[in-house]
Amino acid sequence: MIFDKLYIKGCTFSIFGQLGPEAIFSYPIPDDSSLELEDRTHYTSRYSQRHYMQVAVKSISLLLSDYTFENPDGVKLDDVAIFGVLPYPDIKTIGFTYFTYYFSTKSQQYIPATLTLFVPENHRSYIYDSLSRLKEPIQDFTREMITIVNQNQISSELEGMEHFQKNISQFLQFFSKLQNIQAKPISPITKHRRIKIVFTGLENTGKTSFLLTIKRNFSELPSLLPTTEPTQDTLNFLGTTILKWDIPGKEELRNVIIKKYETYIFDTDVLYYFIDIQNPRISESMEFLQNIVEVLSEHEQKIPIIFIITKFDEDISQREQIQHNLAIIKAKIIPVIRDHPYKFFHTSIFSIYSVLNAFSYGLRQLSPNRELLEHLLKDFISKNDILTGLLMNENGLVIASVQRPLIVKNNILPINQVFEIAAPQFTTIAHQFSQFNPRAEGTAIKYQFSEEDFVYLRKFQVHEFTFFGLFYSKSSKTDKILKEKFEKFKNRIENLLILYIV
Ligand SMILES: Nc1nc2c(ncn2[C@@H]2O[C@H](COP(=O)(O)OP(=O)(O)OP(=O)(O)O)[C@@H](O)[C@H]2O)c(=O)[nH]1
Ligand SMILES: [Mg+2]
Repeated sequence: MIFDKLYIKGCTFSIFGQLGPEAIFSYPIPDDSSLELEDRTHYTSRYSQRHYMQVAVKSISLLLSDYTFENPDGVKLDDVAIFGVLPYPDIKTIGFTYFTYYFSTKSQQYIPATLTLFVPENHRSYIYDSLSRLKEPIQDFTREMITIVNQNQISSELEGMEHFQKNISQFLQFFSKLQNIQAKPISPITKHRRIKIVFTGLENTGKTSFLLTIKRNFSELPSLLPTTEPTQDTLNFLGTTILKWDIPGKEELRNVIIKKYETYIFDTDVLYYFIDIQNPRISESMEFLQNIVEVLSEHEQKIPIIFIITKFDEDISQREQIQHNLAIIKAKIIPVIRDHPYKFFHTSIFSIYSVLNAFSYGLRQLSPNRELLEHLLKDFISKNDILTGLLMNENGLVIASVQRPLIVKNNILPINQVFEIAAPQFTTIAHQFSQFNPRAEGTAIKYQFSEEDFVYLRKFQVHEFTFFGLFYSKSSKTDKILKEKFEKFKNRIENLLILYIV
């Protein structure tokens, strides 16, 4: 049987049907199904009808925003194509789900649809490893299922059953595609993922300063010396251990990272490359970068590269020379990095947000749930007349950040300013919250910055992890809204946060 070899043990296609979320087509067929086929190899005892139903309910309900399939900010439902990961602890399974909508020719409206692959918890790292390669076959297969549903006017599980026998070959074809992907793993499938991040670039570009800023070890900044050897440090991020490698850039050390590839670059999930905007030393830096990209390519490691343009201090950021350097850096870098995903950030250790945001961006790239979280956060803020929403962990790392399209052009603070204004309060916040009357649990702390600018901070807990929601609005009444609505929103996103990094 195909599942003997596959990490994926099942698949279900669900829609919002006549009676709510329904699992229309599922494979393998559960033993307790009323569908009777002669060939019993298509059946399983691993999952029951109820499990498929549970997956349909849990996944489809994330796409239902109060049952109006509309988004006030004009997001086209046709364009929704989001992947996410949800936990199903009672069957020790992780569901890797594709979320989309389709126009139902039967009911003449947009209907949420999901396709979920079932992966046993102990093979969870398989999802992450294969994430990018799984996306296309999943989307294609979902499209096939949607066509069948539309052609046959199917809107319930029962109606689906009549057509299922004809679809079995499509399911089997789909699984054999997945089998081919699995046959070529990128990294070993392990039980617990450990994230590895590398920070490198020429010497004196501010790598160690950046890392100290993330840790808020500001007092060490003034006495900082050049780093003399690659140094590692760990960070616990939502239960996942993140290994950070600070690789110094002194000329004689640059070869080390290339030569000792196995130690430093192998298995890296994200690479941060540093360039000093005030002294970019472009040709030297490009040479070093080129060597790194080369070894990555040799080992087929197509990891995201995040460029940290440092010392972009506010007082000099607008200077002509700085802008000129920036343009040259970008023009030179882009051809060097071939097809690695990349992103540029400007940072200054005098803006904590710039550092935290750049660092968290890289971590967000590792989350299969980032897009779905941002989709839901956007839905929440736009329904509640909030302009900006950030979800952070207790260290201020940004897990999701969304901004409404600016309807009113003027007088709206950009996201970094909102954060920068609120940041100094962060140190006192933990204290303020701990002094909180337990009955006040669930209220938001309000900061007013001008007659009509308000920032709200709402602490919340998911399992053992503490999070903060930071919201910016033009209304003094948002705290009341948060009090009424935030809990429900939190319940919706809870599972996505638990599996933020699989
Ligand atoms: N103005 C300004 N100076 C910075 C900034 N970041 C770092 N620096 C300064 O740049 C110098 C070098 O910083 P480091 O963090 O030691 O640089 P590094 O990349 O770790 O250097 P190596 O360890 O030799 O590879 C220090 O004097 C820092 O104070 C910044 O954002 N703005
Ligand atoms: Mg250093």
